[in-house]
Amino acid sequence: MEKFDLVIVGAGFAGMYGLHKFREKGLRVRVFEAGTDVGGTWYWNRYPGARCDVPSIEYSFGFSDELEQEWDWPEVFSAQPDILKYANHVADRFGLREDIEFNSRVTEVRFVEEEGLWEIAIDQETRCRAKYCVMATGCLSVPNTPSLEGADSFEGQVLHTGRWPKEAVDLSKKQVGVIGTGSSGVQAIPELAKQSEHLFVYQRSPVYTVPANRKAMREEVQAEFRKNYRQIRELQQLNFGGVSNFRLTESVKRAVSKEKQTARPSKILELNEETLKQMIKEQGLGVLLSFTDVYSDMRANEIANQLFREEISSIVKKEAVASSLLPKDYGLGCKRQVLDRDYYETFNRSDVTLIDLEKTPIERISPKGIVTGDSEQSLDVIIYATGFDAMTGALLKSNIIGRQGKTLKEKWQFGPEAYLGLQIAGFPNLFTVTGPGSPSVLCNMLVAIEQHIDWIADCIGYLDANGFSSIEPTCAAEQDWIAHVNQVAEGTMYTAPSCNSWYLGANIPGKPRIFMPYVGGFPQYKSRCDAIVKNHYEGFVIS
Ligand code: N01
Repeated sequence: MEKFDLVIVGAGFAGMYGLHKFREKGLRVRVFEAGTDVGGTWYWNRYPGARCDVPSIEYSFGFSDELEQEWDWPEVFSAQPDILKYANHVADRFGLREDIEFNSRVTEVRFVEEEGLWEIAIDQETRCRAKYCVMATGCLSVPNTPSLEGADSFEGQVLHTGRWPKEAVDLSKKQVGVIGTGSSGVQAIPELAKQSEHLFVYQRSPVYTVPANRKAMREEVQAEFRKNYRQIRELQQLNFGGVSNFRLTESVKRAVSKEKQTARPSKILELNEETLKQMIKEQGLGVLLSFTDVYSDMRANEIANQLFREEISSIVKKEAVASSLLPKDYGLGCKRQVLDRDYYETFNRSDVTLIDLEKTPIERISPKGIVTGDSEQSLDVIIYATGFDAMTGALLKSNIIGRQGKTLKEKWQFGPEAYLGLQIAGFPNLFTVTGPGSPSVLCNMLVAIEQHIDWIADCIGYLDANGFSSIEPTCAAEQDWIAHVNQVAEGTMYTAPSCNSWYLGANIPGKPRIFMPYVGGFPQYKSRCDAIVKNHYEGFVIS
């Protein structure tokens, strides 16, 4: 059986950078990827309107000066096709494809204790062994399709935003139903409305979404970034969410007078209603997100929620539709912030109908369409924009089996347990990239990925240089870290009792309700990881 030093599962940005980095360290690496090409999230999520909500200058690799200097971003916030082009360029430039096997879904990752090696099965067939295994499987990569009665009987086309086909989808002259109004649904709905004959939006929970930045990348702005990339990368390391805000600072300086900028208070409770309304008028709804107390003080949160609702009511013409679109049961900051382009305006179109599932839930899917209450809507296409089994889904789906035949599913039956989101007790030499308990989805993913891959590469370098063969966390260190992750999340909007988000696993029936990412911020997390290394890998057993 073929043997590698290291196997990586997944060829998204984490797997791609991992391959490059570990190969540079002299390791023999093999990557297995279920898709037919690189790109991960950006390979699978090709739905109309898909784009990133982190500026592309920031949502790009920082490990290569040449790569930074040669790449042009056409927009400040890039659309999916441009990000996928970038991923392809990275793969070509660093010759990554020669060590990636595509169309290869990993179905088992088993620790062979006698040999101290990981054995990898592809499509149920054992393929190779490796000393180290790096799970670069992504945080939002296993689509969630709810089990709705009769779903299989539907005679039309069924699509999921997270598995959008490569081939063009022709929706013209089609009656289209879309289920779900999270980030994917909100991005897709305005585009689907333009493409289909009639769009029916099935909404279970209304969403708080604010207009996205639509700026094209200007030549002089890109040139300025190019000159300052090192500073941008340094600032990212110091920022809570791994974003330097370098460009933003410059553009804000240009857009508003210095006086206004310095005068802006950080707390919503310090302002009266009239001033706040004026600010929304001048700066848009997004301004509500810039007050710190909106996320930490229930009174401030409700002021922002109320202002938000009033603003939406003024955009959406039909009162009943506007009323359905207003979130009432939870506050801003509970879920991942959603950004949109003309979302609310789309509901003023005569060819768009909102179906409020709080009033009339989906009874079943019929061969012809969707039945809500006692009415059946005929549809040609049903699109699920129903999200993902986040953070743990892809790891559990890979059937990881550790020491003494214990599966990850058994270990995580009450929720994910890991040390730093990097390693799991009982699973030696197996690493997770942006795993539960790390900043991951609360951080610029590219920054989080590079930090994890660099940490893992240094760790393997240390083991190899010192003649060690194995590393895994102690159960005590794992438990202490989990307690810390829970403690920093406590009292934030994310864990409010009214909040039901995928961060908490609340979108998947039966999934334990645990706040999975680390909310203490990237700099605090990174310095903890670095301190642990300095302290001779404190909390790990090295043998
Ligand atoms: O998924 P979601 P998403 N019947 O879970 C509804 C990232 N992302 O794919 O809220 C009816 O947020 C569900 O309703 P409810 C980003 O991190 C980023 O949209 O559970 N409806 C909800 O409305 C994001 O947060 C970008 O009541 C059902 C929707 O489906 C994450 O991915 C773009 C249902 C799911 O929303 C996930 O976003 C896209 C049912 N049985 C995604 N089950 C950008 O970078 C679920 N729903 C901008």
